[in-house]
Amino acid sequence: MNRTLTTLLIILFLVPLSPARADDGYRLWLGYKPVTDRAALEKYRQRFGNVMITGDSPVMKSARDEFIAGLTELTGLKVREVNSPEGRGIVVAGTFSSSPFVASLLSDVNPGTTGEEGYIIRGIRQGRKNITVVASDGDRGVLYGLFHLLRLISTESLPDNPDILERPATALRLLNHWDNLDGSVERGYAGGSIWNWHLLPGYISPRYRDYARANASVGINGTVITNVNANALVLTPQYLAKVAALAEVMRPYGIKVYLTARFNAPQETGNLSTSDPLDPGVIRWWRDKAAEIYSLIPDFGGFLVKANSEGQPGPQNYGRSHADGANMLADAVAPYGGVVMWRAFVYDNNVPVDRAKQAYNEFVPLDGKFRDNVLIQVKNGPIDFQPREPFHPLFGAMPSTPLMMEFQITQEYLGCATHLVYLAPLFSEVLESDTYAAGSGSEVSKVIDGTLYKHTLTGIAGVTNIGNERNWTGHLFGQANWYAFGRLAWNPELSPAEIASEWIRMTITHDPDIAGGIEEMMLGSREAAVNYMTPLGLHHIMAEGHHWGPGPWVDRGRPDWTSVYYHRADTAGIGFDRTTSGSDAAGQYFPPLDSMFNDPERCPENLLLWFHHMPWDHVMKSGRSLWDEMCLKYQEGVNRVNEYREFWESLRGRIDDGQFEHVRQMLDIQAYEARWWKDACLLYFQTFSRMPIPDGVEQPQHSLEYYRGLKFHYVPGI
Ligand code: GCW
Repeated sequence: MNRTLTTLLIILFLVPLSPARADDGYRLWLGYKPVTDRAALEKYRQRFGNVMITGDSPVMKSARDEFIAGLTELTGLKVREVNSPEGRGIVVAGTFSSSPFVASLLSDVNPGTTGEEGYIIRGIRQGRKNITVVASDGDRGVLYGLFHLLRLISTESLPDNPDILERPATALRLLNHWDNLDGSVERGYAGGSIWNWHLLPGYISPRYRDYARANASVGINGTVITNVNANALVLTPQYLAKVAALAEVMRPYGIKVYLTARFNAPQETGNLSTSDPLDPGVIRWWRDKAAEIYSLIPDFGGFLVKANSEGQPGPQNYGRSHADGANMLADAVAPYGGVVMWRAFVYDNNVPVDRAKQAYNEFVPLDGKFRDNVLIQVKNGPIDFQPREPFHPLFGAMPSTPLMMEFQITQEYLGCATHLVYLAPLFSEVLESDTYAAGSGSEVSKVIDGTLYKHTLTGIAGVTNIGNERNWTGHLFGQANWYAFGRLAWNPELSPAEIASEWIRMTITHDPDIAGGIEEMMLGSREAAVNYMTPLGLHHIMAEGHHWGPGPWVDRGRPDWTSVYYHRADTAGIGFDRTTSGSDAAGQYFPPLDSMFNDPERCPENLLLWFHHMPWDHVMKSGRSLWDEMCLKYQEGVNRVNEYREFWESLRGRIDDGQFEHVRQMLDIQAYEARWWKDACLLYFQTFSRMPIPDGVEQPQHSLEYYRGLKFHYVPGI
């Protein structure tokens, strides 16, 4: 080989070709970027040089590993683990019962103050000693407390004299995976399932532990690992061994594993001739199954069930009620402390007058008929995770039954993993809504945290957006939705802005200008999506099947799976009449909401077409006609995304290259798709309104026929 060429090859080997910084997103918000602020570093040196963590349970071991590794990365300190409180700066962590030193430092704290999962973080000065104590009644509380301390360091917001008491608002804070045993994920847009069923239980992917760590860091304490459209195979011995192996990885991070139970499993895998919940053989089958599961997984959480909904079998197939079905399963897991989460997302094959009313009609009469270890899991709104829905009328309407919240983190109706849509504003909007169930001040959050009707079994679930893509969620900002779900499950009162700010600082940058801009973009992004997809209370006008892109013209098949069923556009106007002269879904809400939603003048405009069929020339609060307003809202949504693109471009070279380039490309797609939504919807609705597109709104790029003719194959998630 000629010498110049050899030299060239050597140089090529030595010079890295990829940019110096290119975060691939795998580490999520736990990347622990080193703190650069000198004053802060000096403070940490004085306070955190030594660490004394008492306790040797698996959870305490995780707590110790996480804290020491995180602290070392963040501060660059050579952290010393000690067994006695030596050194000038020391972090002392443990439970009140296992660490006499912790107990003595916090002798003013009554037992039971923190509970098993809550914790206290307090800075104590003893002479020249700086002690930071992290204490709880339980090991998990210590783990969460140490993660909190790491968060304070990595967001550079550690107070000088911390005195923090935290307790989670709800007992069950769960992810729901719609993951199938064949490795696919229903409504999953970030690759395949992270569970490698084929290789389990022999091979334990390092991802499982990283998944558990990320969840624990935000206080998530359980995971339903299988799809609600359930496969009974997961209950067979072969699969239970795999489930047990996953539970083994989750346990040291305080995470319990739950399964979905296919209601006719006794027939499908048990060779029984019925799955009637009142049949003694069926009852025995489930009891034995529970015993088998708990012998493998002593801390198994319980079952999540989708029954008599979208073709899933359920008790009604045998002439029994949802309560009969739920109670039978609840009895099977009760001896072991398990729970049953029974979904209220039911609607049967006889298309009702208004699908929005069905869950309420079926479940309210069952209030008080469920066992103590049953929760009813209710989606945030009465239809199906739309960009904006009113809160579900069941919240507050079943005082004797614990109701769990089901949010969707995966963006089935919000641009999949392609669109940057920060969901905390959506989650908070629902949690903060006043149901008026027991007078004003009866917010949805108080229904689910149990304070309104005095329930101690409480919960919140998020249908996860996690897949096996390197960065877990497809879109970098999808990570923020996972993070936000966990933080809000822990404390529904946190503001979307606070959560965004934490996440940005832990994931992208500390630069206040950049962080501020990113935060603003995140906070506006949900409203932008509402505007370019379904403004003013429109809903369910997406393409059929895969649900990706606009499809307001969808009119074939089961009526309540079409778009025309929901928007009801005609030459007179648009919107679903849910008033007393229509389906009266408004009547399912407590006063004064019922009459407010019923009255087009008092109904919030952002829900107008949810509750009313309004004439195209109806005068809106802005003075514009409904048609003009709708057009301008669509345009506003598109404009916002274009602004996000420009803003992001301004970050070139100022943030990590990998993050920059990934989001840049995604925003390009989003801008294109936002315009597609606007153009397709306006052209379609214009065939009814017969009014011109007003000034300030860009003319559509193509014809309606063009948009109607678009066909997509292999869209992920189905
Ligand atoms: O939103 C619909 C989805 C289905 C899903 C169902 C449900 C798991 O399109 O994919 O099935 O809701 O929540 O059960």
